[in-house]
Amino acid sequence: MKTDAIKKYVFGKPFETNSTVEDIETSDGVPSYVTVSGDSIHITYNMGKNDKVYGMGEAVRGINKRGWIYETYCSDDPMHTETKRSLYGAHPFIIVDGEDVFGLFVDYPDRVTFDIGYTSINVIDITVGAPDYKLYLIEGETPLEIVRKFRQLIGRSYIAPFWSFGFQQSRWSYNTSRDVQSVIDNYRDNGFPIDAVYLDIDYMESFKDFTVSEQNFPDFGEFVKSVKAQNIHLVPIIDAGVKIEDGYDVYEEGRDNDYFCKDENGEDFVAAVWPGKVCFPDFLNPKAAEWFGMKYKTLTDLGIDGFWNDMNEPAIFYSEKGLERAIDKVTSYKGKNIGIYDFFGLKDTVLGVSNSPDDYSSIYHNVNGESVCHDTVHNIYGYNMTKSASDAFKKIEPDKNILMFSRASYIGMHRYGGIWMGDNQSWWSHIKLNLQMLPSLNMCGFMYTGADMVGFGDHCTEELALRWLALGIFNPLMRNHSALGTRNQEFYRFENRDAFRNLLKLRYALIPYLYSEYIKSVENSDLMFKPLSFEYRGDRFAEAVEDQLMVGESIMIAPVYEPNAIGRSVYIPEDMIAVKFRSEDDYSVQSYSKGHWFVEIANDEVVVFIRKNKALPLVKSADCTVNIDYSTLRFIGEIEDEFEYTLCRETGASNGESIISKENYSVSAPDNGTLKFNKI
Ligand code: MIG
Repeated sequence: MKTDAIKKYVFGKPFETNSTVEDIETSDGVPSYVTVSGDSIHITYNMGKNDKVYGMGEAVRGINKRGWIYETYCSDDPMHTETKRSLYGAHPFIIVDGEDVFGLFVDYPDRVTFDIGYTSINVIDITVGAPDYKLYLIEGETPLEIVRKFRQLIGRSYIAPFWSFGFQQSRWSYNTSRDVQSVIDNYRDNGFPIDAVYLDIDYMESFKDFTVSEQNFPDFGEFVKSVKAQNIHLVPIIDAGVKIEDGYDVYEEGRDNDYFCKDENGEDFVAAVWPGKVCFPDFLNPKAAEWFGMKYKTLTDLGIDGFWNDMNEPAIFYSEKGLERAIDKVTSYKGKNIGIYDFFGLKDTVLGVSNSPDDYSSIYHNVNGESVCHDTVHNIYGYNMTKSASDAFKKIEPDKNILMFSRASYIGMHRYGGIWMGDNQSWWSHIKLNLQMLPSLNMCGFMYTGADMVGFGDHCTEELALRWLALGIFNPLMRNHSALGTRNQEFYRFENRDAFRNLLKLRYALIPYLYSEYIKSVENSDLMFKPLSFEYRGDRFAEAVEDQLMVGESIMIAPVYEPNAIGRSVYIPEDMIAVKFRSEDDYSVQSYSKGHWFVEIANDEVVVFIRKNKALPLVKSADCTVNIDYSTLRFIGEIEDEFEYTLCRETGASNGESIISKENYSVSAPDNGTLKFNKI
C-alpha cells in the first residue's frame, strides 16, 4: 500500500479504538485545504458548488450526503425519517469528490457531528466531541481509490458463511418450535427456497441470554438437529443486557468477577431492558469480553451456527434513577393547571427516560484497570460485543464459519461481523433507503449487510413485499423480518405465490454471482455496491443517480420503489442489455443505448442490466444453498470476443473462516444463442 497517500494526525490523547490495522506514522500540519481549529475540535472544508460527499455508512438520506447534518452516535431509534442524524452504527468517514478528492476518517469513539452543508451550504464543519482523536486524511485520484486505501487501512472485512447468502426468514417472534417448524413447512411446501429461520427474544427463558425456554422449545438440541436435517439454520438473538437474577449463572459469574459495567459509585450499573433489570457486560474489559464470548458455546454446543447481537448501542429502556426523576417531575404537576409548554416538557420527560444521556454518563468501563466513563467510548460498545463473539468462535469451533452480525457498530467491527440496517418500516421510502445505504456501508467496510426486507415496523402490502423483494434478492443479508404486532409478512402469506416463488428462486440462481462478487470486493477492498458516480466519472447524469447501483462487475440494478408503478425511469450509463426476469428461465432481453429511458417493470419482474462485454453467471436455483449445483452454471450477456470471470466458492472452514476456492472461466460469443464458456 502507498501509505504516503494516507496521513495521520493525532490530537490530544485518543482512546484506542482498534479501528485500523496499518501502522502509519504521525504527520504534523494538515494540508492547507482542510482547517483544524477551535482547540482542534473543528475540522472545516469549503466545498465547491458541485462537490459531492460520500460515506457516513449507516445513515439516512442519499448516497451523496451533502445537505444534512449527521452525528456518529450509536442510537436505538426505530424511526428512520430523513431528519434523523444518527442510526445504530457510527461510521465517521467521508469522501469529498470535487476539485480536491480526499477522504477523512475521524477516529473518535463518541459523538462526532458532520455538518455537510447544513448550517452553511458550501461548508463541511466537523465537530469532534473532545480534542482527543486521530484524523486520517486519504488522498487519491478518485473516490474509489480512496475507498480502497481506506479499506486497506481498516483491514479486511468479515466474510459470512456461504449458507447465509440464502434467504432467511425472521419475525419477532416465532414463539415455539412448532411455530418455527410451520414456517419451514410453509416455505418448503410452497416450493420457496430458504436457508434460515430466526429466533427473536421469546425463545429465551425470561429473556435471559444463553438460555432456551424449556416450555416453548423442549429438547432444543434435538430440535436444532431436526431442522438442520431439513437444511435450515436457526439463528438466535443475543441481547447485550444480562438479567439480574440470583441463581442465573451468567449474571452471577459476571457479578462475582466484576465483568459488568459500573456506575459512578463503583457498583454494577443497573438499567432495565427486556428481562427487567440488567447489568451490561463490560466489553471494553478484555477479560469480561473473553468470558462473555465463551458463553455462546452454550448454544453452539447444541448445533447453533449463527447469531445476531441486538440492543448493543447499548439500548436502555430506563434506569431506576432516570425513572424516579421522571416520576417526580410528572407528580409535581399533579393537580396543577399546567401551561402548554410545561405539558410538552412533561411529554419529553417521559419519552426521554429511554436511552438517556444521563444514564450513559453513569456507566463506567474498566479499561486495563482504569475507569473510563462511557461518554467517551459509547460507539465502540457494540463493536466489542461482536468482537468478543467472533474471537470466541475461533476457539470454540475453528472448523466452522459461524454467522455473526450486529445492530450497533463502529469502523473496525467490520472485521468481525456484519450488520443489519435496524428497525426500518414497511414504507416505500425505505426500499430506497435500503438501496442507498448499501454503497455507503461498503465504503466503511461493512459488506455483509441488508435491511429488514418488507420492513420491520408497520404493516406491509403485497405490492410492497414484491417490490422490496426485487431489491432484497441482491442484498448479501437477505432477511425478511418484522415487528411484533405487524401484519404477517412471510412470503407464503400473500396471494400471488408464483411471483414470490419465482423471485426467491431467482435469488438462488444469482447466489454464485453475488457470493463471488462479495468475496472479490472483500479481497480487493472494493465496493460490491457502487454508485454510478464511482464507475462513470465525468458523466454528469450518472453522477447524479441516487436510485440505481452497480452490483459487482457485470450488472446494474434499478428497482422500483414507488406504489402503483408500471416501471421507472432508468439512466443507462453505457450500452447495456436489459434482462427482464419473470423467473430464472423465463426472461426477455432488450438492448439499450446510453441515455435516459423509461423501462416497464411489472411487480412480478426483476430487470438486470448487464454491461456490454460482461456476462452474468447463473445456476439453476435450489431449495437451499447446499443443494446449489454448480454443474448447471451458464452465462448470459452480450460478448464481442472474450470475457474472463472468476467464480469464488466456499469449500470448507478453518480458523473460524471460510476456505475459498477460485475458478476462472473464459466466456465467449454466442453459439446457438447461449454464451460459450470454459474453465481456464
Ligand atoms: O426493542 O428483539 O432491532 O430486530 O426484533 C426491540 C426484538 C428489540 C430490536 C431489533 C429487532 C428485534 C427486536 N429488538
